[in-house]
Amino acid sequence: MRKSYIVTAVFVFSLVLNLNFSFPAQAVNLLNNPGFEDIEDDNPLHWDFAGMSMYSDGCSSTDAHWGERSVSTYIYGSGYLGASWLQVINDVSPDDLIEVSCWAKLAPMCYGEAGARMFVDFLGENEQFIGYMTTNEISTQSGDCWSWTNLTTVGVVPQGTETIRVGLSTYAVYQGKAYFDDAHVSVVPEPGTLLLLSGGLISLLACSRRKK
Ligand SMILES: [Ca+2]
Repeated sequence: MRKSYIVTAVFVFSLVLNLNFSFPAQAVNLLNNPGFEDIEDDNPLHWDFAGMSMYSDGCSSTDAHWGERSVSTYIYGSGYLGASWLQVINDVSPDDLIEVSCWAKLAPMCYGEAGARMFVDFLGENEQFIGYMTTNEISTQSGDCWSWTNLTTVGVVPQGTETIRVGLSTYAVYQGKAYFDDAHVSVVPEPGTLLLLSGGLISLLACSRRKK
């Protein structure tokens, strides 16, 4: 009886270890349709497009990093204008450590300075803007921006946050176009939870030894 108890505890513990350490990149993705494979009328489901110029445009694309589909984001205008695919997520809490990433590349039609990045806006009550964080970016100013590149960052969700708005964004001084695929947003498991679990297991083993 006691032996099976310990075996179960060890099994659960190793499962927790596997989930948290062996596959950190596989943590639950909070985004819907992160690979843009689900489309309706040529638009990706669960994503909204917003552009700062009347000539901006966002479409589903077959130029994919993985699968059949990606999205493109196009902006044309004068000045540092931007255009983004956006999705709002509710499943985060203040103090959560979140990891965001995606794959992106620029299209050769970019003219002048242009770039692409992923960002997160932290929104409070009534969608009040609290702060933001962005990934590294690819840019026509920095050379290798024409092949698929991984953009990523981690950050802590600030106090007062109720929702986060995730954006896949292109900016340009004159004209810019980028492709995005395989977006990912996840909460990084806290080391504290693991310590608590492993501490519990150790005391469990100690108890069972003492009883012998
Ligand atoms: Ca895809």
